[in-house]
Amino acid sequence: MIRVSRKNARLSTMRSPFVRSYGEGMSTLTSTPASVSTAPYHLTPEQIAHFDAHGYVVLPGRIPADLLARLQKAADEWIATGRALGPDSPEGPDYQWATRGGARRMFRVDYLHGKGSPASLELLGSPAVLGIAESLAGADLVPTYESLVFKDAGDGAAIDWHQDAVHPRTHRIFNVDVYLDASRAGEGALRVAPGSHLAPVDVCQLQDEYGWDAPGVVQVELEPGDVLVHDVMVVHGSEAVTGNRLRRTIYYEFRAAEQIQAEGPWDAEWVDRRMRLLPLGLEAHARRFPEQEQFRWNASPQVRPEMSDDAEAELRIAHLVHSPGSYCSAGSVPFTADED
Ligand SMILES: O=C(O)CCC(=O)C(=O)O
Repeated sequence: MIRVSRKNARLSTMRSPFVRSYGEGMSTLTSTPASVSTAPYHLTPEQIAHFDAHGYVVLPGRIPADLLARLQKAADEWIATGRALGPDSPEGPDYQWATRGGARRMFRVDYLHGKGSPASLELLGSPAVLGIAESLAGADLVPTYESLVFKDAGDGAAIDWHQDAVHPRTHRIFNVDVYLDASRAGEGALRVAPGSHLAPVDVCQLQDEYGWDAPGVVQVELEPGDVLVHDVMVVHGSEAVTGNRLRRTIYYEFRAAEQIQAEGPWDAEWVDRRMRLLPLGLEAHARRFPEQEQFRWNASPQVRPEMSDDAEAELRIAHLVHSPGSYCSAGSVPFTADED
């Protein structure tokens, strides 16, 4: 097992055994949509090539310090709200808890927008995030999920090996993982299997055969404000830890509108509602950081959403279905809910 720090993770040329065992002969989309012109906030061709080859790329220091500070404060508030509601609250389906050693531990908050802080929208509308999304999905990018996952201080719940979603790979589908705290090997840093994104992987077999130390697996070490972009098919997870520091990560998933239209699982109305988050995010970012560079959104007229007058109603656009992923548990539950 290899430890990847932010210094050496950027453009690693390591050839992963996953490429050999799972990916040989598979095709994957590698071209950036031609309509996207380049701005300083876009990814470089080398970063895109690294992402396509390995299934992830590390972007050190991507989030400006003032936005990072607002996100750290907002995350404290989201976690405090979930704790105040408690694990069994009917009002709290967005706050997820695991049972560990008989105690309940919160580890996840879903649907961050509309939970009291505009910081999640400021992040969504930032060039730091949308520059990544446009580089990989093109201008008609759809923000499809937003959540906060954390390893609680002293007792971090496991997120078992999984592929977030398995899909035909006609387009890139990816998560932008924004680190609010340092992430260290041995303290529940994300483990990634480079090259495993090119085909479906039997994660149960992987778990049985190797546990957390499959060949070629890296633990990605990051600093607050760093971003890890991961392909939703790259096998990843993080083990349960004790005695660890708090590690909070915001996950924003993006897909191209064209990909969802062709392959589902959502309909045009749901995509339109999700797209309405983007003008709200752009406005929130421009309002909070008027002196900073703003993202120039080039969405095509067919997908540009009509905004309603009720911005609050636009903020929690839930999912009735999910793209199937690859998880090692009945019912495709992407985490270890019960652990002693
Ligand atoms: O932050 C982590 O340790 C992993 C989170 C994750 O992969 C997920 O929620 O799908």
